[in-house]
Amino acid sequence: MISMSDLENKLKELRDEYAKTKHNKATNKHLGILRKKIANIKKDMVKKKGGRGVGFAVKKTGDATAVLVGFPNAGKSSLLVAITNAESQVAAYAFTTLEVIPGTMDYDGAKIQILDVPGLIEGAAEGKGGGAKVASVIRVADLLMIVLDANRPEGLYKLLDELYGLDIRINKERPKIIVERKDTGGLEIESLKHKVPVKKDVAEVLNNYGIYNGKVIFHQDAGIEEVMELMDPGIVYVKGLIILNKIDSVEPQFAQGVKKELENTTGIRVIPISAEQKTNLAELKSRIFNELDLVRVYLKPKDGVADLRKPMILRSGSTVMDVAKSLHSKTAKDLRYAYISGKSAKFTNQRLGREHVVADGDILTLVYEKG
Ligand SMILES: Nc1nc2c(ncn2[C@@H]2O[C@H](COP(=O)(O)OP(=O)(O)OP(=O)(O)O)[C@@H](O)[C@H]2O)c(=O)[nH]1
Ligand SMILES: [Mg+2]
Repeated sequence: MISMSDLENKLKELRDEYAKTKHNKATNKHLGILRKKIANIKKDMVKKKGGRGVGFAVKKTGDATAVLVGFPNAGKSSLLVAITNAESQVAAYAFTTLEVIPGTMDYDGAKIQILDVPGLIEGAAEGKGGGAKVASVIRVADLLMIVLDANRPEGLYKLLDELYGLDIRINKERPKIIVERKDTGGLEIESLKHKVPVKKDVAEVLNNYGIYNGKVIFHQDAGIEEVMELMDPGIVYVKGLIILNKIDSVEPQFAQGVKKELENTTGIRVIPISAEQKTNLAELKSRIFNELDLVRVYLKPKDGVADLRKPMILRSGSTVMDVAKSLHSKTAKDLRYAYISGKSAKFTNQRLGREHVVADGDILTLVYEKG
């Protein structure tokens, strides 16, 4: 039986060949065959183990989850110990951490779960050193924290390649293409004035996934690669931060230069810190919180005052109804409206309905049906 790492290797080969092949009329047929092979391998991988590879068992707790990734010895465990309640082993040799170690970071009333995972090595995308296992943790995280040793910042590019090969996309969104499946009538393309691939190629990719009828609506310019990415069930989109660690061991000017360069080349925000000296950790914590897009709201009893020490933590985009549900799932159905003061209200104690979206810092008085 063909093993997971055989599949990973084969996938890598096909992707390399695809990337190397020039796109023109003469190569179009060959590219089509490669796309089909890639799609088939992806399907096999998903079938095998309901995802990719065997995963670590991680229990998500708290209001959101972030994961620390990086090459061995970058200082991931040191950072976990510095910003959470966890005790993870720190040592001056590579591969100290071989399991997932969770910690909790308290931030303004929010509990952020932070996971320390084994270091990634080159070749992780082809299954070396438990790359697929680490990827399984990244798949459940809300934020990816890439930890770099400031003495070896150039390692970042290799790391990003490995993550890309593991089907992890950082600070990107799934292509804005919608496939409305139908039972008959063939495939139809709606381009909405965008630049889109030819229908034959789109049809070929969709056929690979068993779709022969329906409407494909493009809400952005796209090539056939975007259509492949859209259909690929294994790709994960996650927010990312780069943490430049050990800045105590390099010149401050060097660290500043590295930060600028990495930000310019990757578009990912870089935060220079020292886990050991505890430098700039307050800034890091606030960045983590901001990236997670959480909102804090406070409850005020009808004739009382709000307890500003006890926020409720919700995902950005949550509504008044979500607040009620998270407070008490059973009574939420009796919610009528809320009086809200804060950023989402036009004036103090504005009466707003169940579908109103709350903002960070809002104070709410929930009003229920009398029952
Ligand atoms: N100078 C300096 N050394 C650090 C800093 N953070 C960590 N180290 C050292 O770097 C070495 C590796 O640290 P760890 O936290 O174990 O690194 P890791 O990324 O968890 O390593 P693995 O678990 O092996 O992947 C240890 O000797 C730490 O003391 C820092 O901010 N400054
Ligand atoms: Mg470690």
